[in-house]
Amino acid sequence: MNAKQRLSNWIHKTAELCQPEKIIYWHGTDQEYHELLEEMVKDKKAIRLNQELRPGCFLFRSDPDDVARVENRTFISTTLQRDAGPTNNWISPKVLKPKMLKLYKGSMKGRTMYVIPYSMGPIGSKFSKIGVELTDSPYVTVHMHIMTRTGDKVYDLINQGQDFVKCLHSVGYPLENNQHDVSWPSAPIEQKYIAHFPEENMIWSYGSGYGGNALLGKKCFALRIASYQARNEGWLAEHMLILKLTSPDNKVRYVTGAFPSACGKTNLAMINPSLPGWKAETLGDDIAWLRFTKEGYLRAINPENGFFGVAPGTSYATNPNAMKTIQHDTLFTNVALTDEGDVWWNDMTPEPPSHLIDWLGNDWTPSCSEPAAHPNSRFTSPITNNPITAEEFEDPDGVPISAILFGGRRPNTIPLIHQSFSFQHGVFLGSIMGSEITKAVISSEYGRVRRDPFAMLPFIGYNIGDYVKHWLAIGRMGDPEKLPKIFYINWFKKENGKYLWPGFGENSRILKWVLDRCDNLVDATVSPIGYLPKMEDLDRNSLNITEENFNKLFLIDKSLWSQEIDLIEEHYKIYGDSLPKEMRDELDGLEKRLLLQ
Ligand code: GTP
Ligand code: SPV
Ligand code: MN
Repeated sequence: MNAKQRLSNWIHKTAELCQPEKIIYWHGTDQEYHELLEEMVKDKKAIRLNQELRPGCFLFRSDPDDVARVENRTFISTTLQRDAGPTNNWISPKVLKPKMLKLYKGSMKGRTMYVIPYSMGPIGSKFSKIGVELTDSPYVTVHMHIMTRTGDKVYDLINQGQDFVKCLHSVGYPLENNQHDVSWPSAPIEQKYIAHFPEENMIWSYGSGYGGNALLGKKCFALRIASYQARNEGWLAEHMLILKLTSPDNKVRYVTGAFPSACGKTNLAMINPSLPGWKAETLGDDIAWLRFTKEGYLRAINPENGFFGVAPGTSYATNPNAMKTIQHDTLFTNVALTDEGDVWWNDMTPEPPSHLIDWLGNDWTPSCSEPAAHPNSRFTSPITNNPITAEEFEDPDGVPISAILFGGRRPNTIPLIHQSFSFQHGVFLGSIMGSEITKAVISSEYGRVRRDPFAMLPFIGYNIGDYVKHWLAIGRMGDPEKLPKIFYINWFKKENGKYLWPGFGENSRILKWVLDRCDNLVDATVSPIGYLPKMEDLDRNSLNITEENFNKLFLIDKSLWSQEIDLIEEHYKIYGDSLPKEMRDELDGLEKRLLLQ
């Protein structure tokens, strides 16, 4: 059977199973997009914002129980449990499929099934891969239209025989006998399943309409399925931003950064550098696919076509480029609505408006104790809205990466920046990353520091031990001179509950040091944990921070590091036999260096 027949068979089989009222094939035009949004406004599933203040913008409010990714309902369903590994929820396909088929039976009754062909990456690039999402959610459809390259060009590729990832999504709320619909249909938590079948290039998602649970091109395909493919095919699919930097002497460099959910990727990807003469441009804010070229450089593309960004905290003071991006043609979810028909969230303006409608649809005044916008409320904008999107964004060959930054939210222990001694030591730094759990995921443990290796803990589509081995193999595949240098950053060190580092545009000072290190322009101090900057090499001109606090950002507290080693040991225990020996050696080395200090 060729790809075209496979697609049509699968659509018909799914329609028989889910029993939608009708099927709509998405061609990827703006006309379809606008018509569907109109329909959603009419059906009270979307609110048109004030078109003078926010042209082309709409607001959606989700069900209060469907506000973020559900990691405990996310599954890697491989034949062998070993292949999913110790950090993924595993169910055998033999058990999971019948369970989910039961749920899917008639699940689209009274609804339209949209057929959305899409490409992750520029159409025709050797980096790119395609998928088709069948969904009964118009919300998902308009979002996929922004977040991926959808439409006829992808049908053409399938007609030419290109294989695709089969993505099935249902909100799990069938409408029986003309039953009235709700504004955000979804299923109870115990019926939610975000299931991946990497051996079959297939994703089944049921019961949630939100973000990474439902926009299947994003975390499900571009990270979980793609990381599985990447391991087999010798490349990397990572939870990384991609940033272009031009120095005052016009030298261009590209860096990537892997930070966990809601830990600063979008903000760094859109940075407005405070250092004079530096220019930053965005290539991607969430996902990078990296491959070696014949010349031996690791090159990256952003497989996405839009931003699904965290709204709270976004302001002209912190991220002016995001504010310009969301000025028009943007979809908002779970933010607050102003009396003028505009949007608002915490810290968008120094003072909150005196009255709002909060994300739940209730009146809100500054005296209310709960935030007006949900902490994981989001904006969805086309990448072309961003005034600083780099022209290379469409380059089918991607961009060569000079440096990789790892990082997370750590109130203590981890300094503002340090550099790995080697690529292998850099892989070690990736493997020991920790971060506070944020509201990007539904959890009962917000704020607890958990290990989140490579910011990929919830996104690795296979065994974590094999994943770390794959990173080591990538290191061996590359010419050491041409491999990216690896750094570990922490913008979030705190004292008395307050951030010590101003962050945002000031992070350019750290980026400058990163590039100076890549160009061998500056020496560094050798510390037990890695190379630290020499204080004189960090540009501190007009930086509003005391000498004392600045020094605190680089302190290495031995007792905290000794606790850190215990936590890493704990984490490594989970790997069992699959922990690569190199990581054990690196940990021993770190421990010894700390003892000798
Ligand atoms: P996902 O989309 O969930 O993957 O998140 P992300 O990694 O793109 O995080 P994002 O840039 O959206 O930032 C999340 C939150 O952290 C926002 O509220 C930001 O305002 C805040 N933030 C980002 N960068 C910084 C920084 O340098 N310093 C401080 N203090 N906060 C930051
Ligand atoms: C994340 O959680 O890392 C996100 C948001 O980028 S979601 O698309 O919901 O995964
Ligand atoms: Mn993310």
